[in-house]
Amino acid sequence: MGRLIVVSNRVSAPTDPAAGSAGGLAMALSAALRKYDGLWFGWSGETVDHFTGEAKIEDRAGVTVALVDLESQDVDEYYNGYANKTLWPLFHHRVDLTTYERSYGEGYERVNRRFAEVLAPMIEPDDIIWVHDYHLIPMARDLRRLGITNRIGFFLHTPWPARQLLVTLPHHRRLVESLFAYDLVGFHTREWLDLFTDYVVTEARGDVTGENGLECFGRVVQTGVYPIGIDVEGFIAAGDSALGRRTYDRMMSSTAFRSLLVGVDRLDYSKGLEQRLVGYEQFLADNPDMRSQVLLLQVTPISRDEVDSYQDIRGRLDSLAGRINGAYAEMDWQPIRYLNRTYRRDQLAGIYRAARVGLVTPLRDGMNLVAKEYVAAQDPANPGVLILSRFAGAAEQMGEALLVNPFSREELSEAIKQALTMPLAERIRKWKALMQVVRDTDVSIWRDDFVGALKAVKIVGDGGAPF
Ligand code: ADQ
Repeated sequence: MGRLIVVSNRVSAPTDPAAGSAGGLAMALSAALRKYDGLWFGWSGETVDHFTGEAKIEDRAGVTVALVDLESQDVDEYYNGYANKTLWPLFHHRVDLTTYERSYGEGYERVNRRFAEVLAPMIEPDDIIWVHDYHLIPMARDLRRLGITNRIGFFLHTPWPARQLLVTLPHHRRLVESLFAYDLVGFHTREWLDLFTDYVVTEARGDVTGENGLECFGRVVQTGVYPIGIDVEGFIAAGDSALGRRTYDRMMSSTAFRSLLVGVDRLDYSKGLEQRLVGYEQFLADNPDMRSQVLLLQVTPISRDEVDSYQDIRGRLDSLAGRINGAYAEMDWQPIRYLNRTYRRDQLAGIYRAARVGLVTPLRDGMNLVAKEYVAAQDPANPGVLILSRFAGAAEQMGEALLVNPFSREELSEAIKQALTMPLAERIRKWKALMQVVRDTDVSIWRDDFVGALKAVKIVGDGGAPF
């Protein structure tokens, strides 16, 4: 049996799995690969003056990784440019923040080609290759051009955008066409797959074929819905660890019998952080009697700080948190604790468990793993309530959460009040249903379903022919 080769922009296998990292993809992939005889290929995060065309092989906590260094122009154009200033905002429906620069597109194509050229000689005949996320959409096309006929699958961790927005991208057809070099393309939700199908059928004049196939550009690709999840047992164990318990105790004593609301998100405009704070402010205004009984802990590590729009939102959040605290704090109480830092998995689990309400309110999100982590960390005898944006992919499965429209501060305010006053029996009923979803979508199921489907794809005609 061949190996599983995972390809992603960053190889971020943590040296200590319990330490974790602030990113859904990194957590999911390291959990998935630890159980496989595989290889994880991608950018090292380092820059060099001249691209060497070689990968460094290392062992990271049982995972073999192959690391490629990039030139700083590559990082500017491919990573900070096309990936994070063009595709990320567009795929999250922020056309207002989307920058279209020809040099970004060229850098994107160049880095995908370079990755393919370094990876191709490392591929053995029975290996299967699994490419991740929007940074690397053209990678299979470039591998095919180098004669690679192995099975190649692609998984998108973000939403797929609506056709009417995707067509604002110059060369959108070329991007979509390159997805047809894969054997299998997977999404988190039915909604993202339906939007992809809509583009292929309506804009590119393709056809639906068979149960899960799409035919377009003279090729056939299989598609599927694979909702990602967390390493459930691992996360529960993290909460039960000595540090998990200590963190829980520390949170409980520091909140001094107040109800804790928690938000844990990378600092990203897609996460709806400003709207969340405004919704909480509305709750404080609407419920003077409940004010000093609550506390919001918002844990938000800085992310993609080289990109202007991220610096802008960082500034706006600093001032919003300061304004709300300034307006409402008392001498012995502050409504918001706003922290720009990361925590270990065991500490996060302890924090979630201490929180009566989990606030997960992105404006648009591929899935959102924090929603699942929050549920997994709860005390079954006295669980907290998850408030979840209806625009997170997770909402497609987690309908027992309090689903909200994060753009409405009144709706957020009402949901917070409903969560804080929800009777124990209802909290337990909702939590049980949500916990079942969390278990049913464990990261190992996601991995095994995708890899199983990729192995099962029937290669029709010239599946692996040069593109
Ligand atoms: P992200 O946008 O990074 O992931 P999410 O799924 O919520 O979003 O994952 C974030 C991860 O980072 C979680 O595991 C969380 O615990 C961790 N994290 C966040 N803040 C942290 C902190 N302060 N300290 C420590 N850890 C922290 C992308 C997509 C999502 C999709 C995932 C997986 O945008 O929609 O769910 O990939 O596919």
